[in-house]
Amino acid sequence: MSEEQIKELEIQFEARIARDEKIEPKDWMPEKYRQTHIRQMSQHAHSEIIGMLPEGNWITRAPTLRRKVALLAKVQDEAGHGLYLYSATETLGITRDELLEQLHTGKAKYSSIFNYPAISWADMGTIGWLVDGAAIINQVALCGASYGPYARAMVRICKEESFHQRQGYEILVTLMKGTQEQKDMAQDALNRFWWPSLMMFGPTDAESPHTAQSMKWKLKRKTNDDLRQQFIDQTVPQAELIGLTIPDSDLKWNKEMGHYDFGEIDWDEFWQVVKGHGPCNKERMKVRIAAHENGQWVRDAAMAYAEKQQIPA
Ligand code: BYC
Repeated sequence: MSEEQIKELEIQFEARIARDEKIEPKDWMPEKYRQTHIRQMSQHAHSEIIGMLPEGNWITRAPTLRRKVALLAKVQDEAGHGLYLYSATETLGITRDELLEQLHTGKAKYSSIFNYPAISWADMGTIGWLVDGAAIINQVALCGASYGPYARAMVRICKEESFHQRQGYEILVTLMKGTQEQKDMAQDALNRFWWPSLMMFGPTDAESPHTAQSMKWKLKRKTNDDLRQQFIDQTVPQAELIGLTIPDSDLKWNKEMGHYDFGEIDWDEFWQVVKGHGPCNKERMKVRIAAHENGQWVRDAAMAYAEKQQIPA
């Protein structure tokens, strides 16, 4: 294709984005658009399956059968989200094996939040409330993303995340009505997860290399800072309602702005975790790679069955 033809296709493509049309897998798209989507969507998929690990550890220790059933369903949902997102990413011309290879070799990132340990039952409540709460805010915006398969996957994922957020909050409501020890356990979990939850939204807009272009392509519909602010404004009253204290002495309602002002995020800690030096990075990767290797026989059996039935792989 000549340079002029490519230019013409690019103009048509930008016009489709401007008209809010969805881009579908077989449509022409700029190579950078394709690569950026592979990067973000696969990192999102990786976050879903690595995100199963901290909560998966608590299934056998859930305090009641009801809690166990709910947690089991939540962790299973995360596997499903990974599945939709890997499938959606594959429509961009990359294989599942290549994507997993990128995760296992450390080339692809996953959300920083999952490199923190879950050490008490209150962490299950806090992860559901804050981590899934942050995920919903980010993902509701992504339902309007320009790439059709990603936007459609988000619609279903958001419905499930909403259940996850509520089951987490309900765990904390129960603990906050309990003994002093239970209340302290809930507050301790919030103290540990508050700041890492704010980091989930990524670096500030000024420090984010991808936001400007991704906003133009409507891969992102709101910036990192806008989503973070929305999360804080929504979450602070939920904490106050059940008697939890947000661990930020600078947190203050700004009447003029109609938002909460908040303290400085420790960006040094964020980048350390993103670069692989968080409390649990090594452990998460070790468990993930072992799970993949132990699952080889399942993939072999599925492929053998597909071959026998002549189902395309
Ligand atoms: N952790 O220019 P930026 C879940 C990286 S799963 C690690 O702002 P972008 C759930 C970023 O990748 C939650 N890395 O990038 C699951 C980039 O590095 P590369 C996951 C981070 O992509 C189970 C660099 O920093 N949700 O909900 O425009 C249980 C510069 O950043 C992080 C999604 O993935 C981070 N927190 O914006 C419960 C949502 N932040 O790629 C819950 C979809 C940034 O150049 N993703 N980085 O090497 C997004 O919305 C965007 O990708 C982000 C980052 C806002 C995360």
